Amino acid sequence: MTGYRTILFERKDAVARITLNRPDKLNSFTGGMLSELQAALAEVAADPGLRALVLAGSGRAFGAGQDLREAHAVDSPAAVGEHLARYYDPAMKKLAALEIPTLASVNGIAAGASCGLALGCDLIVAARSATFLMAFARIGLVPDGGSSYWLPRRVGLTRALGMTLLAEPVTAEQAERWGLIWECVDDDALASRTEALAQQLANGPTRAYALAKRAFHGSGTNSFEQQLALEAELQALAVGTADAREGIAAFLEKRTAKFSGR
Ligand code: T3D
Repeated sequence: MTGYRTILFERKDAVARITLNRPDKLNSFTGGMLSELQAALAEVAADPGLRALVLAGSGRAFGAGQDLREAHAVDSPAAVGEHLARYYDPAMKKLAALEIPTLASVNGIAAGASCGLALGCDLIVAARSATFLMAFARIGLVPDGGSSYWLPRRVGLTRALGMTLLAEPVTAEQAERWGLIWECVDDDALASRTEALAQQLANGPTRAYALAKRAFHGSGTNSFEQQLALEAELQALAVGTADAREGIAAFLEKRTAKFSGR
């Protein structure tokens, strides 16, 4: 799909970049933006040439969650369920299902469901001035957009509940200390660090990354025995890839591996 209005979608070599682009409303989500996000994620999934995805926000925010002006129209229990099922859930599921590494580049506040979107990425790098705000309780709502799934898995129940019940912003430095994000960098280094991480991921063993993601996603519900069986199953797939052959050959030949993503 071309002609996106509320997001920017770019591809540069093997890296895709989706930028939420309603800066005057702090990139808050409208139904239209979430539909475009779904479409862009489907484009990413369908392109075998892509080996990493960056999600970012334009202007001074990463995102401010649901557009609360539009949300006024979604004020009945049935309507909110339909709204989430139509707009949020497909986007968050498509993001989680991507078989390439995903990187959130958080330039400013990530509030509400936008915090959920960042949490749904594999890695999060944030500018020092960025903050993470589980804003839901401020307006009498509960976490959604996948945030109630990802947040306790990243930081544990104590911090997940603290962030949710107190609804106070967590700084990027604090988020790094807690393990909520991978890395906090100076504001003027965010773009270059994002690019470097995206390139590193795009040059990596893409199939092995996908299988590793599948292993971690499975570990949430599997028993230890089931997880060992899953590891064996996934390793059998990994060992058959060109990248595994290249990685082992490169080690034995004392050279840097050149992964093709196959
Ligand atoms: O219906 C459903 O599907 C339910 C789903 C819910 C999912 C959710 O995400 S619920 C959580 C929704 N988000 C929030 O509650 C956060 C609301 N925003 C804020 O609390 C603040 O804007 C921030 C703390 C994020 C930033 O504050 P500040 O002072 O830096 O900026 P600001 O002045 O408040 O906002 C700047 C502009 O963005 C302003 O527009 P204006 O007045 O200049 O025309 C503001 O209204 C707009 N804006 C910010 N957040 C939203 C928004 N407009 C609509 N919806 C927003 N969420």
